[in-house]
Amino acid sequence: MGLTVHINHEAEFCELTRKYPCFGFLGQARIPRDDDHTWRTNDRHWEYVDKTTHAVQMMVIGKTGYGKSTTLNRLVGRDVFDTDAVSVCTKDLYCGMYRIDSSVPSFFMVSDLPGVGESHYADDHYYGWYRDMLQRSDLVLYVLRADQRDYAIDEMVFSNLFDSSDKKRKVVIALNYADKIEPVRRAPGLSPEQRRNLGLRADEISRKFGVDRRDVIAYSAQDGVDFDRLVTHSAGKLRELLTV
Ligand SMILES: Nc1nc2c(ncn2[C@@H]2O[C@H](COP(=O)(O)OP(=O)(O)OP(=O)(O)O)[C@@H](O)[C@H]2O)c(=O)[nH]1
Ligand SMILES: [Mg+2]
Repeated sequence: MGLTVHINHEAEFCELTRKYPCFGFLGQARIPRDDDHTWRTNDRHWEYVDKTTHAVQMMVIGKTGYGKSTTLNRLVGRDVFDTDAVSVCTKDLYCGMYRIDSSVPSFFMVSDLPGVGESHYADDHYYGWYRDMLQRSDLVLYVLRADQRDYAIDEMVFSNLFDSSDKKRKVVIALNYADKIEPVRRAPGLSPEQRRNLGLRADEISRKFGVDRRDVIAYSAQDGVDFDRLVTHSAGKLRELLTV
């Protein structure tokens, strides 16, 4: 299908489940044997050369600078995905692979994609990738910023990519930058006022994007506030989607 996937991190599945037992169900999950879950792999780490592998995929998408790579680094527990405070950073497809079963072989794959909203040319180019990857994803974390007021571009991108209820049901809205919601403070954690404002922001986003309120989770990838909630909810949703 012409997609180049760079592998930034490879590990046995237990590395992930030690930290996040909520993903343990994947050990028994039946990965569909259709085209969307099948990859032709040249994987040096496991020496799978020109081999067919199967994968459940969780993809992280959203506008540039919203913290997609930071979110995945926190999940993996290491800085394997490049992040940048100023310039557009991710320009290709990068992923982390957790090997679930060596005999099949099968993987849980977490993918970091370039941000949308850089330029019209780049977006046209990336939209094609996004659609392909969306098709091949079981769960999508759509990253937004909690401290932002205008979601017009995000809404446009979202409605363009998720144009059917079938696509929308794969989505969890990951409302990052919770630490920057007003009233911002220097102390760690969130104040009750910040939590109240985050709740209101999540209500608004649920309405605007037409996503179930339970699937909008505020967190901070940078300092880890409510990150476990995002992971637990995402794993629960993935489990539901794979067993339907
Ligand atoms: N304060 C705060 N900063 C964050 C948070 N998440 C990410 N950042 C910072 O935002 C900047 C951009 O983060 P990235 O993870 O590179 O963003 P990205 O979405 O991957 O960007 P592209 O690869 O360009 O699409 C980095 O300097 C991060 O440290 C957060 O929750 N709070
Ligand atoms: Mg990035």
